[in-house]
Order: sequence, then structure tokens, then C-alpha cells
Amino acid sequence: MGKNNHAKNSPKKTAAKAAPHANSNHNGSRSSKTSASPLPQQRTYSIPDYRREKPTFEVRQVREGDHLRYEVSGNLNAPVPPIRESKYLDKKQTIEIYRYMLLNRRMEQVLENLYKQGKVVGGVYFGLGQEACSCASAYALGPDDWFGPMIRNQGSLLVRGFAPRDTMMQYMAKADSPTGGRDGTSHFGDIYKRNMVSPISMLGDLIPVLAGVALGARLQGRNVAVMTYIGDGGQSTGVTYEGINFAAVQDLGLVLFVESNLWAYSTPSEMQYRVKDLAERAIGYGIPGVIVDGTDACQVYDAAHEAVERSHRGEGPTLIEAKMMRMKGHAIHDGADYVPKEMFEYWKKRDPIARFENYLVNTTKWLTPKENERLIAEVEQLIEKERDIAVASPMPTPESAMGGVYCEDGCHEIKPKYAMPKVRGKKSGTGAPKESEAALHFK
Ligand SMILES: Cc1ncc(C[n+]2csc(CCOP(=O)(O)OP(=O)(O)O)c2C)c(N)n1
Ligand SMILES: [Mg+2]
Repeated sequence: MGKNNHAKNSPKKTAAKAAPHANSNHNGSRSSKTSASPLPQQRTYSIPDYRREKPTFEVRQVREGDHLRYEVSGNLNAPVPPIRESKYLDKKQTIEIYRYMLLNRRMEQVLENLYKQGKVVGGVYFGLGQEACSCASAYALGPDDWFGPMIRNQGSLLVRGFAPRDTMMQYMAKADSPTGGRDGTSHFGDIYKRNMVSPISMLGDLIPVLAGVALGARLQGRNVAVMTYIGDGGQSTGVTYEGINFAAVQDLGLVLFVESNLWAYSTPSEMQYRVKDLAERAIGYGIPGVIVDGTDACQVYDAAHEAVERSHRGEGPTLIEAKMMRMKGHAIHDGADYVPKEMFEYWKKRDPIARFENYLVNTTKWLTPKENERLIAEVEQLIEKERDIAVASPMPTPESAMGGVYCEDGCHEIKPKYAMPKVRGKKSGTGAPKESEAALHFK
């Protein structure tokens, strides 16, 4: 065992020590009961864990001369647990999420082929193995809620109304892509229709930006949920702390998915953090934290739904740790040779789509095998049609590169989305702006 493993396997001592001054109103899991321990006023904390299994294996770095490799040890033969029945989803919604997950996967398979055909400008990123996390999380958002996806959340975009062709054209830098060919991956948003903040490549930076969106909405009289994602590697950044803490003290409706996919580039999670589970970080922020199996769409949805409801009630942020595995390399250039093969085999058995299909066809019988086949065929046809449209889109003209990067005078109007912001000014007659005057600043 590497030295890191000791900390990861020890009892939740980190949790017990954390946040001695956190506001108990913000953390439903706080208990002030004293235990049999001789230490006075020892606090205990708990993190709800929806999972039906807790993988028990560890990754260890082995150095052989100049060569570095990783080894995995532990129980890699555990049986695959069944999907946990959702407390909230009905049959129609469950099938809809499954369809989005299929779309997500097929779209990425097409992207891989387009890359191999030399049609993609730059690289391609995949969310293979993470489709349940992307799709079921975004599915929990209401029409007025906001989201800020990261590169592995191409499924979230589909759920929020983008077409597969948008992502395909974006990778091929086509004229009809959302950025008109100015970006080769996913740096685009939609603040008008789909309430999407563009992904930000600097890891963690989306968190304060989304918190700011929630603050802006609150100033306009609305409590919205703002969902974003951060990896197990990216969560180590300072701005992650700042963003969550700001959302926590302001009770902003941040729903943060920590995508615990065991790798950050080629660094295993054992070398990224010392807490046992990243959800424990929530204790330090004084907000609720919860663990879900990121390959179980029902668990992801239920946790997301409860967090979104909290946001709508103005009760503040929630941190959801989704445990799963990045089933490809960082991007298409990365063959992930550093990942022990047994890890891929273990998680392949936990494929989110295969598990969900089994749940729908064999457990709930909400889909007959025939209906399932028809659904898969419909998704495949749609993706092929989308691919043909995307491929047929022209490349941008050289002249078009001159525009659309900086805001040109009058090119768009900035106005309040929900209502005129309310300002707490001095009493009238003291020279403070009236509400209508203050609102002018937002026009
Ligand atoms: C602040 C910052 N540091 C470094 C990088 C370079 N970088 C991009 S992705 C990545 C690894 C991310 O790993 P993780 O957060 O676990 O996400 P995953 O790729 O596993 O989904 C790194 C280091 C970056 N984009 N931003
Ligand atoms: Mg990761």
C-alpha cells in the first residue's frame, strides 16, 4: 500500500475534525450528540451515500527504474449491483433519460469516427462511462434553471435542447456551428434560450461564475438552481474553494457535481486528495454533501432533484459526488495505457447504459425487448442524420474570422432576464436612485 492509502482507509477522522464553526443551519447532517468518547463536545458528521456498493480497491504507483506504472489491488470481482429505484422518476421520464444517454454515447462514437476521418479540427473529448451523470443531472433542472457543463458533459447539452449536430459541427469548426467555426470544442453557451454558461477550461472557474448567475437571478427576485461540474482533479483548485464558499455564505442555489472518475489525466485519485470521499469536503463548506453511484442514472437524478429543490427554496448549495470511471483517456490522443486493465474491466461491467437497459427491459419491464430495439434504431438514425447535416455544413469563410469575437457596438442588448433588479438604496429623498433609475444600469 502506498502512503496515501493509509489516509484514505482510515475512519472519517477528517470529517470529524472539520468545520468546527460551520453553521449548523446549512448542514442537515450535523449532529451535536456526544459519543462515549472521553473528549468533550466531539462532533460527528455524516454524508448520505446512495450507492449500493462501495468499491474497495486501490491504485498504487510502482517505479521500475525510469519507468512508472500503476497497479490496482482489491476486490475487482464484486457482483454488479442493481439500479436503485428512483423516488421521483416515472416510467416516461426514466425512458427519456435512457434515450438521452444512448444519444450521448452514439454521438461520441460518431465524433470518434469523424476524427479518424480527419474531419475534426483539434481533439475530441469523451464522457464514456459518465453518460448517466451528465444526462440524469441535467434532466433534474427546471426550465428557468442554469447549467455550465464541462467537456465530459456533452450529454447535458442534449438534455437541455442542443442538437447532436451542434457539438459535431463545433468539433469540425463548421460555419453553422454555435461559434461559427471559431472554436474546435465546446466553448459556447446560450444565455437566451437554454440558460447555458459556456464551459471554462480553467478548472474550477465555472463555479463562481455559476454562483454569480444565481446571485444575479436572486437580485431579480428569483431563486434558480445553477448546476455545474468539476472533476476529482479539478476540485483541488483554489477557485473551487472560493466559488463554493461564496455560494454557501450567500445561500446561492449551486448544484455542484464532483465527477469522481478516478483519474485526472494520468494521475489517479489516490494522488489527488487525502479525504476518503470528496463529498466530505462539503462539511468544510458547511453545506450538504451526498455520494451517488455515477453509473446509476436513478441515483444521480434523485440527488440532483433534491439539490435543485433546495436551490428553488433558497436554501443554498449542494455538493454531489458522483463516483464512476473515465472509460477513455483524457482526450482522443490519450490511449490511457497507464490505467490498469483490470480497472477498465471492473467498470465495463458497470456500464451505465447496459445497467439502465437491463433495469428497463428486465427489472421494471417498462420496455419490451422490441421497444428497446426500436428506440436504439431511432437514436442511431437520428445521429446519422445529424452527422450528415453537420458534415455538409460549409467551412467558415476567411472574412468571417474578422467578426463576432469582441462585442461590437450595439451588437446585443444586456437586459435583466427575470425582472428589474431591486436595489436597497437609502430612503427616498436622500439622493439614492429609485428602483427604476437603478435599473437603467442594467439596460
Ligand atoms: C486550472 C487548470 N489547471 C490545469 C488544467 C489542465 N487540465 C485540463 S483537464 C485536466 C485534468 C482534469 O482532471 P479531472 O478534473 O479529474 O477531470 P476529468 O478529466 O477526469 O474529467 C488538467 C490538469 C486546466 N485546464 N486548468
Ligand atoms: Mg477525473
